[in-house]
Amino acid sequence: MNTNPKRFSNVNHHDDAQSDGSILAPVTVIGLGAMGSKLARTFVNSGYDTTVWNRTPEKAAELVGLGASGATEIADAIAASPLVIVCVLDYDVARHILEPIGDKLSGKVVVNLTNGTPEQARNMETWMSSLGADYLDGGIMAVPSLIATPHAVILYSGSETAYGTYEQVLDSLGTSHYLGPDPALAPLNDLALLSGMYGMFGGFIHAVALAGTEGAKASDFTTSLLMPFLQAMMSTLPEMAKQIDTGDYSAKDASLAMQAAHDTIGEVSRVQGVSAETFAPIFELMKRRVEEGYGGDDFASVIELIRKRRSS
Ligand code: FVH
Repeated sequence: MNTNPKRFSNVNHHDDAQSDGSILAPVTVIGLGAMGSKLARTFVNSGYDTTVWNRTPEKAAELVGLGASGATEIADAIAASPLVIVCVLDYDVARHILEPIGDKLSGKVVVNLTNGTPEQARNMETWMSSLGADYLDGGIMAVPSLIATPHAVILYSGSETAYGTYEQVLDSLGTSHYLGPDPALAPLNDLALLSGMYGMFGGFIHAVALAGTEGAKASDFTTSLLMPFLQAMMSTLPEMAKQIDTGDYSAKDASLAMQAAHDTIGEVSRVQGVSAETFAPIFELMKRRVEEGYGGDDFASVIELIRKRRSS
């Protein structure tokens, strides 16, 4: 992660000339909700000339106190910087607030860190391109308190030129990952990672509820047993990923037939008075795969029941 502001010798902004002839890149942040405010604060703290705009202007007050410029009109906020970061509730809001000043976006780099879908990202790029703006889509894999720490990962996709020009500026927010020129890739991977996270959270609450039926405290069970076990299990993911890539699912340690022979987890959950509804879909998939004749496969072969078939 970079904490030094990037000095641009190729950005034409007359107010910020440094003694070495280079300039600090000015940044505009549109949207000052929980996340947008933290992004703006990070730019200010990192030394960037930061301009902010929000529908509810009062939210800019604290940032202005820290040194940001608060713009009353969104057009003025856009005019202040070559780099415009947008972080609002959703794409409809982004479009709604940018539409009236679309003609002001020509020549700008717009980085949209609003959550959305791959299709929304592609549509946004098409629209930005028609306005003469360079577009980067982004997916923030962190909560506001993690921004500017090593735990914040931000995915980017879209204009390679825009990313190359502003990579160092963006690095002040966290660890940047550029996924390629298709703007859909950042939201797609963002949602894929969140899906992995919710799978883990679902397993976590079921495990804690089950262990808790005989008095285990959630905190003790989590730190002393669950986390070490899950960490050990995490180490099996690369091998499973290899099986998915090669299509060779032959069981090495634990066949699906063995794993799906009895719904012990479901049965014990019922006996203990815990709902197994977070676990049940996974068990149903394992069972179905065995019924279809793949009992000798490893768990990874279950992906064949859910993934989109590749066209040959
Ligand atoms: N907060 C988080 O943990 C997550 C982490 C991952 C990424 N998400 C996404 O980031 C986008 C913004 O999230 P947020 O947490 O900042 O959201 P809010 O605090 O609710 O702020 C919403 C901002 O959007 C503005 N806004 C809403 N509706 C309108 C509208 N009709 N016209 C103009 N602006 C609007 C709102 O303005 P205001 O209510 O303060 O006037 C805020 O600036 C989001 O996509 C997350 O999914 C965050």
